[in-house]
Amino acid sequence: MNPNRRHLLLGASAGMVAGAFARSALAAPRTLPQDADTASLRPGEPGADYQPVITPNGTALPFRIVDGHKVFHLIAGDVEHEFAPGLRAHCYGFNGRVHGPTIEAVEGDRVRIYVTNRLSVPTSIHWHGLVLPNGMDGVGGLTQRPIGPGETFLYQFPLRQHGTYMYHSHHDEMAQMAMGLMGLFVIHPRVPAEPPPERDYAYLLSEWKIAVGARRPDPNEMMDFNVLTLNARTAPGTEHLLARVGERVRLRIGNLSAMSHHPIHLHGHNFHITATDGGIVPPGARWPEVTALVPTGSTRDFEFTANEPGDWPLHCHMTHHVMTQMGHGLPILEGTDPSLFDEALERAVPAYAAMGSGMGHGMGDMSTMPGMPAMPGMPNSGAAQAATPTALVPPNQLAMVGTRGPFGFITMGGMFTVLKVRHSLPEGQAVGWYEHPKGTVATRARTMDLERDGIDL
Ligand SMILES: [Cu+2]
Repeated sequence: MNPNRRHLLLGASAGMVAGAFARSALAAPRTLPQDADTASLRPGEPGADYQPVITPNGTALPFRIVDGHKVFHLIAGDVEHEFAPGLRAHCYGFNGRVHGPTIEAVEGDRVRIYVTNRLSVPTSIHWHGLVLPNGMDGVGGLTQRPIGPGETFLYQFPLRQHGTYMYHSHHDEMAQMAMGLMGLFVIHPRVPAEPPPERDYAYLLSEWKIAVGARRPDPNEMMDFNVLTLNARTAPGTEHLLARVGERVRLRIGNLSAMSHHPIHLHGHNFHITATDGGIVPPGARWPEVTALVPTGSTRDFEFTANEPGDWPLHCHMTHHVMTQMGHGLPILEGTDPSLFDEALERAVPAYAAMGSGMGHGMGDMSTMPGMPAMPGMPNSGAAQAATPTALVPPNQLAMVGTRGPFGFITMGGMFTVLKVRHSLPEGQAVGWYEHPKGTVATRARTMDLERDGIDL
């Protein structure tokens, strides 16, 4: 439709402001003018005006509507957070969660967000990517005085844009963000320029340093982060994603890691980046990818059609970001004779000999070896757990890599989850591992195949 005609139609049906939305949606960046008449719009309601996003392992922040305003309340405080079964730490969060709940609203909504500080230190909350009055930007010392312990501040502004944004502490940033003070802020379009996807998932990436056995993240760490998270969970504690074959899927991915950019990789599909927190990427400017970098301090909206059934990894492609609490001080083990290590360990730890030993040549094998202090726990790995003498397991730590999969051990942990694409997804039923059609799984080559293709072993 020609933009002018679209403008006229919308203007006649929903007021001139809606016309401005439609026009703004066709160009990037799109932002309502400062004097837009948002008061004439009713607050957007979930279900009626937008399909809520799913925040895996997370939740949405409740709101109420008062005098045409959408009212939210964030409460910053100490939270005992579980990163995955076996690893907990004392963090900072909002409303009892790490990270905070996802704020969800509609372009044109006028929001009032109360922020209560129940921490023992001053804080301030910045609305990352939002275009708003300067005094609402939440930068401690620059645009407001910090929110003291026990105080409640009110932020209020109209939402003049739509997309995937974030909120985070902007006071003593290094310490408070390292402790978890952040969340997602999703704004749906008032008049979508493109059909919304069937599945709309939202992720916030972050990174932590939690020394083995420690009870608090270490905010002073600058390089050696050892807990890499999707929505503050690390694999195997990350929920899996679901999609039916043929469905359009959006992955909103924000990154508020202290020091890292994350190249996020999806198997089995290709996708386009349709938007950043700076605006919509015009359709003609998008290109296909299978991995896209999400720099720290930014968001990217990935969109694709789930057209390949299976269990597909979604993970950061930095190999040390799909590990947890890795020991970087290990000697080089590749190419070594593990029997020497076994003998030494058996002398030092008699229980190890009793279990049977067998040092492998890489992390994958090490992860399944019971009794290695760096790799106990292994949730979902019942046999190995049962064989691990608890005296050898320091409390509160995770396996360095992975969890049990349908074919053995999956040697990825950290920033890793699985997209399960199925032809049918019965409501309310757990979705197990993919059942591969006969003959479609790689297996040991048969002699007849080797002979047919002239492979000489
Ligand atoms: Cu990464």
